[in-house]
Amino acid sequence: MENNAKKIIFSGIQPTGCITLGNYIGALKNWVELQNDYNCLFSVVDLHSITVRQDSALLRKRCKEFLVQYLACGIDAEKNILFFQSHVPQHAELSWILSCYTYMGELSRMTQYKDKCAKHADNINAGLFTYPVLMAADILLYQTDLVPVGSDQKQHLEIARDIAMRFNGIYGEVFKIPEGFTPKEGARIMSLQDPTSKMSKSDPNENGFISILDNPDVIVRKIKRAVTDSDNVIKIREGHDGINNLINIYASITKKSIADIENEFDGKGYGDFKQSVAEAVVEELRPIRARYDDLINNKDYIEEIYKNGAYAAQKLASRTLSKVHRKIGFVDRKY
Ligand code: ATP
Ligand code: LTN
Repeated sequence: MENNAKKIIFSGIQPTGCITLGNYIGALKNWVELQNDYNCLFSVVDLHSITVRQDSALLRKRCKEFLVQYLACGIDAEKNILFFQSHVPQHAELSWILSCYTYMGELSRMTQYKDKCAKHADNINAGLFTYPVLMAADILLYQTDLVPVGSDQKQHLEIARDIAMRFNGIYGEVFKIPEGFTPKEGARIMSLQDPTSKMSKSDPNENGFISILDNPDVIVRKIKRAVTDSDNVIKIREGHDGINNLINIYASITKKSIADIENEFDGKGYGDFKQSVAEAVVEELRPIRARYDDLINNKDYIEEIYKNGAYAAQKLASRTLSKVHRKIGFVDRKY
């Protein structure tokens, strides 16, 4: 990372399913926009993903594919630190330490925990419960200033801040207190099939999400099939979740204001609007898919990136962790 005066960003995506338009608009697109003004670490958070059972071969393959999708979206490997979370053991180590400064009560209030328990009733493991502590460790290890995420992660960010403040309250200024960054529109993109629930990359119904690697025909078909009502009015209105969602997607991608969009489509119907949304999404994702196809078979290049990333991340992480050890009272390491 070039400039030490710049503030620090950390963010990550779990390697589950395929990266969706929701992940892109809520997180990745903002990473790309912020990367020039901050020193950024972007991780594929593989440790988090095993809170839900994963197929080993698929996980290994997907982790690399996710890294390449970060690059394809425009994340610059020269400017940022890109790495796999499991390659930096300090994450797991700090997570254990922080778990001793986190209360059962605060973890049991997390909505993502409650949702995942309901979805995976046969595998309610302790990792699902302590997931936010690992996320706090990810963020706090790097003295992160800003965490660009979708709004579903606000609660996790809040607990990371609480843990940091609690720790600092006992030991002095050890951790920077991070702020969240969520986009104005698009912080919560909804499922195209059930616009009352968020677009999720592990949705078993593929028509509910758009993958950033979907080809144009698939994108057009999914948007045309998106669930709306029969009002045919293109305006943001409470209770009209389907059309509201499409307006938000369109606004995020075109950067037009909601008011401008409502004017532009005044008197037009859902058919016309869906066509415009589909075109905007297709054009936004077209170069990403092309770059992905270019890079995905370049094994040496990809390996070089995650090797250098892990090395650079470890260096930063070990500084914070040593400080934590000293403050807690662990004996200094003599190796
Ligand atoms: P899963 O379905 O496997 O739980 P997910 O789609 O929620 O996954 P995560 O890896 O949990 O994806 O999230 C990665 C990033 O994308 C986070 O910053 C999260 O806030 C953001 N994000 C996820 N879904 C959406 C969405 N529907 N709208 C906006 N941002 C989202
Ligand atoms: N919990 C996040 C993924 C995640 C993350 C992070 C995001 C893990 N560690 C640190 C930002 C910063 C999610 O999207 N489910």
